[in-house]
Amino acid sequence: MAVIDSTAGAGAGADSSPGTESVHFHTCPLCEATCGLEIAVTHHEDGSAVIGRIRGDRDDVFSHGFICPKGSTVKQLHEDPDRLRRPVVRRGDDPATATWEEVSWDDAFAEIERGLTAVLDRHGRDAVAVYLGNPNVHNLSGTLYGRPLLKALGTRNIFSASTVDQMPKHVSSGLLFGSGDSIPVPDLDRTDYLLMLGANPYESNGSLCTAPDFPGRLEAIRERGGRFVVVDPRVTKTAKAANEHLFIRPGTDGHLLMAIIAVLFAEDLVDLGHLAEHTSGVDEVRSLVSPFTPEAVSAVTGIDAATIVRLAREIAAAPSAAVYGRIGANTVAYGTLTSWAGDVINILTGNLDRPGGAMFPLAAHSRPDKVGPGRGFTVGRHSSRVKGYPEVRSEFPVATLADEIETPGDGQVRAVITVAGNPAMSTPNSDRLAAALGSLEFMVSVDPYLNETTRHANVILPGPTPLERSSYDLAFYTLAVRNIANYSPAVLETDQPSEAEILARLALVAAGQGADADPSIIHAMLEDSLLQRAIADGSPLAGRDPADLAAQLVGVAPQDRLVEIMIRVGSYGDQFGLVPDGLNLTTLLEQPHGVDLGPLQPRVPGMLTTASGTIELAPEPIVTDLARMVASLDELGDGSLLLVGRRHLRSNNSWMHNVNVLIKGKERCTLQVHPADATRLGLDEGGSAKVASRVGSLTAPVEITDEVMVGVVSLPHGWGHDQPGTRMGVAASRPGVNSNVLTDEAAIDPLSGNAVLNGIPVTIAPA
Ligand SMILES: Nc1nc2c(c(=O)[nH]1)N[C@H]1C(S)=C(S)[C@@H](COP(=O)(O)OP(=O)(O)OC[C@H]3O[C@@H](n4cnc5c(=O)[nH]c(N)nc54)[C@H](O)[C@@H]3O)O[C@H]1N2
Ligand SMILES: Nc1nc2c(c(=O)[nH]1)N[C@H]1C(S)=C(S)[C@@H](COP(=O)(O)OP(=O)(O)OC[C@H]3O[C@@H](n4cnc5c(=O)[nH]c(N)nc54)[C@H](O)[C@@H]3O)O[C@H]1N2
Ligand code: SF4
Ligand SMILES: [Mo]
Repeated sequence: MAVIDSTAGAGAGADSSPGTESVHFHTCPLCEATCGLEIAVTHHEDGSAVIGRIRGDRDDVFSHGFICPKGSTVKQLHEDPDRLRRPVVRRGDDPATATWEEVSWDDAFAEIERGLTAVLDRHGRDAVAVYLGNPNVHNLSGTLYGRPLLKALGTRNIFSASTVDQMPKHVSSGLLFGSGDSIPVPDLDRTDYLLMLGANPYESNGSLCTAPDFPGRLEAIRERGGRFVVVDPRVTKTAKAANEHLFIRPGTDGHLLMAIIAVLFAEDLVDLGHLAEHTSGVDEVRSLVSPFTPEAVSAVTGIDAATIVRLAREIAAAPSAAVYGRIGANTVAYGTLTSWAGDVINILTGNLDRPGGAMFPLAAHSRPDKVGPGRGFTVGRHSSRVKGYPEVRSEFPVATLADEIETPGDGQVRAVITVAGNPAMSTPNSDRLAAALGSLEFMVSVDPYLNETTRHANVILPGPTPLERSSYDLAFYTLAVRNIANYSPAVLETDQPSEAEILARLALVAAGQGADADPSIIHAMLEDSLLQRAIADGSPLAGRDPADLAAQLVGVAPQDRLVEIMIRVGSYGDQFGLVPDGLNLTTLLEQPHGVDLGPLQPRVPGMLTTASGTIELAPEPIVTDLARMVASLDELGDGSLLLVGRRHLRSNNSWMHNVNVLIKGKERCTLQVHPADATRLGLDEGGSAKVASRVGSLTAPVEITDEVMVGVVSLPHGWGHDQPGTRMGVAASRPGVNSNVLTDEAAIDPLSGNAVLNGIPVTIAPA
């Protein structure tokens, strides 16, 4: 056990006197499930503190003691000797041979000011691109301070992990309900019937559906006599636990759902119930889906027509039902249509917004609903320079980042800032992007590791660990199967800057204020803008003096004060004293196991913000793109093997492979091949296969298993830790191969710009 930091001590509220052990409660930031952790800390005479046992918090109001094997490894992450503790600056052009010099924070920002200003002066604002990675949404600072950085940069070249993930869900939700953030989640704890497509929560613990112990909640569906059906080209752990598993040809879930909609109409099973008066476009949908007969779709999906008809009847007949699709249904060529179709089934069967169906959470930091039309959802306010892809939620597809770096001309990207991202591993044709990152004039990464992406940076700025920061899940409480609020202070103190401060200083450099500018300028700006909104006309606090409100805040760190304001003026808030038993930061601090605000409640029509004020079933972009899907009914594929991904419980995208307790054991980065395909291709168990796609090739160990469908092969993503010049010793000892060497940056879902990461045509031969 390592001594952590000479300045470390306990977080607020716990006894940290020397010789004592203190117990802390914190929310695990590693996946979307938001499990409560109970963390023991021993305080030594010399002032140091050592993390002891970490286990599930049995009193957590949401997770009730559940954790997965990753939860306790926040300790190993914290103690990882490879983790960067101070900023480092690269000396040398070639990452393979470069050395890294540890520098002070001031020197690091001075270096950034020189590098970034040079690019901005020479090439303009759009020459700096930003990539925001997944862990930002697991980090209060990252969630709150990304926007000021983007604003200060004033660049259009904004990219994030959203376009290798859930962007289709934002777009379909935006078109249907008016806001890309109005994402309905399956009401797991009350549903009678769940149709789950392309999700494997037994490994992933769920996504766009925050539910600690997702497996337990699924098993409860069966225990209470309900049913859940899994659609997946692999027999996953989740599939094994289900009442029924259906193989599907990768990339065709949208077709399946269209056919289910067609059956609902054909058999007169459409019944919107309470949604009828709030929904428009039902008749258009009826005619749009008419080409998707169960027979036509059966040929495309491989699911027989009678089964498709039965699924439609089961959903319609169930007392309550929800269709839920995730990675395998989003990261495909028809991602937005698939996402749309799932919600259309929920709507047409009256299951949206009713208990047991698909419901909209209302988080503590969200403002109450206001009935009436809104501004609606638009995309394409501008387009990417090289490929002309439309902007979606102010972003371009990360699949086109390499184009923007490589293609000369006005607006060419010459500098990149990555924050909590590893795009050299996680995005399509990643070798091309990695090479493009190597050609930049300047790059900055905010990241705790020197890895496949950050080795290309000139400066790496490491933030504190999860134990050194407070937690409140701004993103995931808006996606949770119960309304929950849980704030926890940092477990350990640190003398290092928070990511709020790091991002604020970057924003000030980008704004031309210089490396020495005081980050509190940004903190104050954010706080003031929230307070101004709090006192706007129509709010219960209208006309109040923002300084009075600010004086009532108890939070100290700027990110905590921002959350505090949101919660106090939020749907359950104390409205700065107007609602005496409402929530505020003090009440949350007094309840370290969280506050359960109850099961999800109906929110239609209040939450609708479309221009018509209705659920708009047949918006123009959907209608247009459906023609592409109709045309595909005649294309049955050329018989290529199709590559899909997979996740493992003990892994987390590309970045937790330096934790030995997680990666030890059997090799996990294997190419899964069905026995019939293995025989045909001449592959042997434990042998190697050469896998090639349009864009790249790799050699991977073969695992022969009938858990993958004939004609489909599977490789997990996030591996390939054998790049020279990284500093992740454990990961490098079991590198695996990077599946995104094979995924094709030219293949995107046109409505969302999301990359196609599943259903990649590949050829395979023994190596
Ligand atoms: N242990 C672990 N947990 C994680 C992560 C992790 O890397 N490891 N990552 C986190 C993140 S960032 C996310 S977004 C979530 C994702 O959470 P999930 O969406 O549950 O992701 P996966 O486990 O990859 O499951 C996707 C499934 O889709 C299947 N599939 C592939 N192609 C298709 C297709 O065309 N149709 C259908 N129906 N299925 C298909 C795959 O076989 C796989 O079983 O997990 C989060 N949790
Ligand atoms: N083929 C294929 N590719 C995929 C997927 C797939 O299913 N198949 N899944 C996609 C999905 S769903 C996602 S979300 C993306 C993820 O893509 P990315 O977000 O680009 O990558 P991650 O692997 O999550 O890497 C996260 C980075 O953040 C750093 N980090 C960790 N914690 C922190 C922190 O607290 N602060 C900061 N500043 N940095 C931190 C890590 O060191 C690492 O460098 O990958 C996508 N790529
Ligand atoms: S499921 Fe595991 S990784 Fe996810 S929040 Fe819970 S303990 Fe953390
Ligand atoms: Mo993700």
